Amino acid sequence: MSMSKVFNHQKVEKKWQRIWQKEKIYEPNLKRAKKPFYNLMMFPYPSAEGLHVGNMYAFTGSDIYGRLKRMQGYDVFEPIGLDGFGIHSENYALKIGTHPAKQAKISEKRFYKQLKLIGNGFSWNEHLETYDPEYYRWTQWIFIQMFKHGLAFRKKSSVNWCPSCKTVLADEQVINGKCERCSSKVIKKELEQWFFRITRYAERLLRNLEKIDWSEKVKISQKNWIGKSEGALIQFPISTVAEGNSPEGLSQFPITVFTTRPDTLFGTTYLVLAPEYPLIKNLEFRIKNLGEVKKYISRAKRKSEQERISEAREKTGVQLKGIFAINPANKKEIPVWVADYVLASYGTAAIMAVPAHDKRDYEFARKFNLPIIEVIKPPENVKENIYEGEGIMINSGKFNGLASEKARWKITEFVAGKKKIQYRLRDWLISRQRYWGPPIPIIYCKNCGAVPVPEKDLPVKLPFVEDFRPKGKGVSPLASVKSFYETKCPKCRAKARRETDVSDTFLDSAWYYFRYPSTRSARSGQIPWDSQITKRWLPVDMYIGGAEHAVLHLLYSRFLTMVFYDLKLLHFEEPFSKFRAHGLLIKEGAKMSKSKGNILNPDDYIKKFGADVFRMYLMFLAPFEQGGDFRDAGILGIKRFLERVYRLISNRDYQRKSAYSSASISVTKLLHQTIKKVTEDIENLHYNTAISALMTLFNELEKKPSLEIGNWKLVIKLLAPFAPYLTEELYQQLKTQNSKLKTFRSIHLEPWPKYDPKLIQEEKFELVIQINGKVRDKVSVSTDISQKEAQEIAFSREKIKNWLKGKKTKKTIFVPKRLINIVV
Ligand code: ANZ
Ligand code: ZN
Repeated sequence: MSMSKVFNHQKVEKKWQRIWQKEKIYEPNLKRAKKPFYNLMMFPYPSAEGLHVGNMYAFTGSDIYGRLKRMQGYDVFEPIGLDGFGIHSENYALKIGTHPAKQAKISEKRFYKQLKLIGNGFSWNEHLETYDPEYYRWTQWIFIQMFKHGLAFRKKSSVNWCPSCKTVLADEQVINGKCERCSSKVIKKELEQWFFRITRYAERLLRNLEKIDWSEKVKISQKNWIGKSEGALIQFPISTVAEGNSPEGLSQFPITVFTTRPDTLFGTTYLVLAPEYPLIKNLEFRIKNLGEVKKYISRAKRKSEQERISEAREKTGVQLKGIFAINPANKKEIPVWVADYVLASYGTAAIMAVPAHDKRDYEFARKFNLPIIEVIKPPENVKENIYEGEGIMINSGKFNGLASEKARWKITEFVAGKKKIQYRLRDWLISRQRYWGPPIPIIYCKNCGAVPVPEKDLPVKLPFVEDFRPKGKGVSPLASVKSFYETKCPKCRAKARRETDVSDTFLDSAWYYFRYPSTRSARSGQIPWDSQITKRWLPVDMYIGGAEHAVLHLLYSRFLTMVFYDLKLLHFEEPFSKFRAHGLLIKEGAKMSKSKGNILNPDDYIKKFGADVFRMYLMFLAPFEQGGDFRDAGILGIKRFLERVYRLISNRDYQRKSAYSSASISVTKLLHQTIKKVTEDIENLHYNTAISALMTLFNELEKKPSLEIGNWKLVIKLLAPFAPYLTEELYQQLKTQNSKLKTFRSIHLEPWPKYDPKLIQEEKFELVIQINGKVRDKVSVSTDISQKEAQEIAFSREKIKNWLKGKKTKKTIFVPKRLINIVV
């Protein structure tokens, strides 16, 4: 007699954690694996508050997929580590008043401890932390390679500045005009900074999107961010009529605009320059209202781009009085304005304004009373105030009557314009005026200029600095550490100075997945990864992470991979063959996040209900890619379900024949249908429906708990990716009852169930449809169809509808597997 067993999750979890680690079931052989599968979850950067339930949601979803693959026979590598360098960790240290170096150790310990509880199949042997000098020596090495190949450069420009984080930011880190980290309003400053030349890769970054299997919404955001436009560069001479023939005349400074609609050239009634437009200086001596202009420019320059192009804001601007340009199409003089809706960083920082066909220009022209000339006739029945589409040319001299698409390039040619492809993507601003990051490995020498630190001298260690707070002076706190910045030039040995800025966190995280499989083998290598291992394991097979990184981490990673490919350090151009964005966990109507203050700690839930219950609860909420609404209420339902599963299986006495006598056909069929459904659902990340299919199966099994032992094993295996502890426990119980073998083999390495296609075929029969006992139609339907379903099918048939016209149905008679008779 077996006693009714109770599942003690705390004990069972500890036991299997220990055994799994000892047996290395989540440690594939990195050098020799036959069927490598790299299953990766986006690099986490938790602060010391640690892992919250929203993070766990994402991790669990990634792990379930990995567990399926492992059971399908792949050598799954699922590494974990910590993106602990950078502003997010440093801001946290500032907030709680500790030193980031000290805090990093605390956070690391806490985070890893939490991660060991959630039941993921992590390969712990390869963990890495971005603040480890063994790691960041390679981040610095990468900077040097970029520098040596002309892909890292310094330039002075108007850059994003976060007044609260006291550092510059990349364009990608400015979200709706605000700092990605602290949500402060970002302003613009003129500063000299380090950039990575990502723009050189714009076309490839765009083109390759077609080759990768990624969430569509992420591909679309990358495409929009890269923003390819086809257009033309057109020159507008400055009018010299009032100027006389002075040799330094204004005619030397034509204004070149970038336009995607050269067909509208005859409708250009004025030009607009960005406040930063470089040639305004050359025009100064002719500008009659220079004071006003300068005032406008200095105010505009500080505004963030998002603010400047916001549609909600009223257009502002000032005319350059005394300056006129000539429209090359009709030689008319047109005024020149400066306005902040024209951006310095796009095209040529100057536009030809066509108020009849561009909304922004229209608003501007209305406000400042500028002429509006229509040059495109919309198709019939389009009645828009400002028509921006294609049409027939009017008011355009010899081009009248042409289709605008055709006129576009003819007019370009007519005014000797040049076709031009323009990208919205800008170079990646990489330097930060902060402490907690890898020092940029450059030395400035009076004689030799900017010299990279010799590779043998890496890492350039970040010194311990007591006062690490950002000062907001446009330099890093390292700039006040003499012992750090004083050095010698590696080339000429003269006294020299180190760069004191550090690099952006997003550089740390743009290459970590190359390092994981090589953490233990590439230590003394010449490059950051082991080539053989990299050939075997990369690119990443499945990458899961947040969609909010679409144009940050996901774009930077693709860029660096292409660079490494070009430098012959890698054999592929795309780092992540497949990427899926997980949904967000919502609580009380808001995304669960630290900034919203609505986070929950998974530890308490795991302690109380067990990791299996909590994992399954999270995955049951909604399709994984959609996200879910977190309410405590549902947890008990899952808890009861797993308790029932445990009771049903562990209480079976497998020595007794009746315990595994042959099952009824219907249960076996349902089992095989469930295998098919669960397999396909996991492949598609539809974890919630896989779980409901398992629930349906167990409901049936409870009613008729007779199943061969082999089939019981299949049932447990189906549940294994979701509830790794409980299923391991059940599986081992079942095995020891049935075999003398003492060797341990984890369920998580056992083969995934296969369904028998014959068993899942729906059986069909020919349903005879009668009206008043006369056969009127026949249709093939499934055997287990109900009367209601049969009725619906019968009434939907065209033939039957005709027969029934004008008649009233009295009743229907249904004979299962034979006929339905409609009595009228
Ligand atoms: C004349 C025109 C007429 C335009 C028309 C559009 C419609 P995309 O598609 O994003 O590439 N533009 C060019 N440089 C700009 C800058 N630095 N700041 C703000 N706007 C700029 O947009 C290209 C169009 O955006 C260009 O084509 C230009 O306006 C404007 F009926 O030129 B167009
Ligand atoms: Zn900030």
